[in-house]
Amino acid sequence: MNVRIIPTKPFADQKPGTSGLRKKVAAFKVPHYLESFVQSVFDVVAAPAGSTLVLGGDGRYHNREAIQVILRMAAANGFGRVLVGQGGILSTPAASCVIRKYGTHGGIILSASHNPGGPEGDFGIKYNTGNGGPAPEKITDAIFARSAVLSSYRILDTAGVDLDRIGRQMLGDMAVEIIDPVADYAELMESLFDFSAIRELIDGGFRLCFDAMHAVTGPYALEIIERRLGAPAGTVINGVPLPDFGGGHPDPNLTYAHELVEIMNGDSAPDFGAASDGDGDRNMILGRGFFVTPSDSLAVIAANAALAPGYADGIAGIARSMPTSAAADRVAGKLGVPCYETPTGWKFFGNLMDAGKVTLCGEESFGTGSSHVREKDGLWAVLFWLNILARRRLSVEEIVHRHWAEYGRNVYSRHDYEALPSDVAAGVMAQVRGRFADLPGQRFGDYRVKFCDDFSYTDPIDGSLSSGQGLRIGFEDGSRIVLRLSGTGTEGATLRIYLEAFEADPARQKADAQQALAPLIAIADEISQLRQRSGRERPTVIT
Ligand code: G16
Repeated sequence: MNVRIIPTKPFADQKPGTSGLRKKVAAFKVPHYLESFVQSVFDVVAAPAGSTLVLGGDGRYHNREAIQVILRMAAANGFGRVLVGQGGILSTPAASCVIRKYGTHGGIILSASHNPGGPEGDFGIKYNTGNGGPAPEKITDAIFARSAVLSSYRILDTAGVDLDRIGRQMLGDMAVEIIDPVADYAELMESLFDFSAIRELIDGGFRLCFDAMHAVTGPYALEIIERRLGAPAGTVINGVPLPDFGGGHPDPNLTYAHELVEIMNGDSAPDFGAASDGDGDRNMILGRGFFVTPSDSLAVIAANAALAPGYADGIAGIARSMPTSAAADRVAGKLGVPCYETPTGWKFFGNLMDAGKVTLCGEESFGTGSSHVREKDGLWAVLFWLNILARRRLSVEEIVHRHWAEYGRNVYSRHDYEALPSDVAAGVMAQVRGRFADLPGQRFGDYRVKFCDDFSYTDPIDGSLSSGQGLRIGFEDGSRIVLRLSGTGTEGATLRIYLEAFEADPARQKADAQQALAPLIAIADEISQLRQRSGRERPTVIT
């Protein structure tokens, strides 16, 4: 083996964010940049010689080149085998599935998730541990510390492998196995959901549309929804993964998944619509002319979990991120299972799932999943909804309305202010923090502030403390406003404002969320001075 040791200068900006290291493609093209981060990962995880690694990405621009580099580095760092999705493709949940199924030491996922791709777009890389989940903070902190002092990296001096040929190839002493990226994942889905009930539903004329947004879920959705479940050709739209996602922004929300939203609001709308993001871990669920908030989706899935074969024995508990609405808490209360409130980031669910404390997890940021893998899982959520619809034979809207009537409605919305100058965003947060001392007890119209704090979390399993996780202003009637800076943006700062109120009266539950939340929206602006400080009249995205 011809291993080369290449000197490099340390990079000071390789701090992994909410979900790995995300930067513009141009940053990753800086000589030695990717290599330095990968070497830092390998140094920190210190896999025993001969270990197996999983490697794949969402197919975005620079995916293949990065995979070839990482393979040569894995060989030079003593890995014995790497499982790579054909064409360099592995959705994030599929990578988690493969890591777990084959008991590998871990995996590297190349994705910037829902961020745009292409030469001017974003690229990203993250390490997942042997449980299949994103590396916890103590590992990502160690990777960052290592990257700041790294002076060289190891790489094999050899040509790359053929990423499209299924089967085994050798790279020095290391085996590279190119695997079907869909097969293991599709098999897992078939073990969890009632495919014959869904097939029957579809055979009976139920129509659906899945928007893969030219991102990674295309091949997965075509195999599962069209081939295995028998939905007609054309059910999956934008199903071919493209390096630039067809110029789109592969974020399944009401703004960026507009093609699907138009279809679902049209005269001949199908019964069910769904979309997933760049790397396949997010989902958006729509009925005919009806949007299901991710917080409600988690609650509905929890309340109906027993209808899916994989969850027929009940769920151990639920976890949700702090800014996610408390709708799931109400279901957990009724089921008599615990509900955990964690900081934003799927990595915080890993310990709870590994300890068997929770089965279902969800985040307001269009993430839902369960302990079947250790990532959120877009297609899993879609299949769960289809399973529920197949068994209950109600429309999406009816299912949600009945859910609200039974549990009450946590009226919810998130307002995003994207690409703010960092100092403006920091100023807004400081302004709100500065009000913490005088806010409690203050009245704003009908609302009286009960508490304010900066959310912190002590992991109940390993005792680790994560602080500074979002500013909360809670009101006496249970409503709340949360402000948080995004950990995934790559341009300036993205400020998120999460708004939540509770409506117990079924006669008022169907009101438009923005109208119902208008008083809280005004209070948030008054306290944060956001409009004045940013000069922005309205949010970039409202969900
Ligand atoms: C990532 C994490 C999610 C988290 C989200 C928050 O999502 O995996 O668990 O909820 O970031 O994003 P932000 O910090 O921008 O609010 P993804 O889909 O980008 O991997």
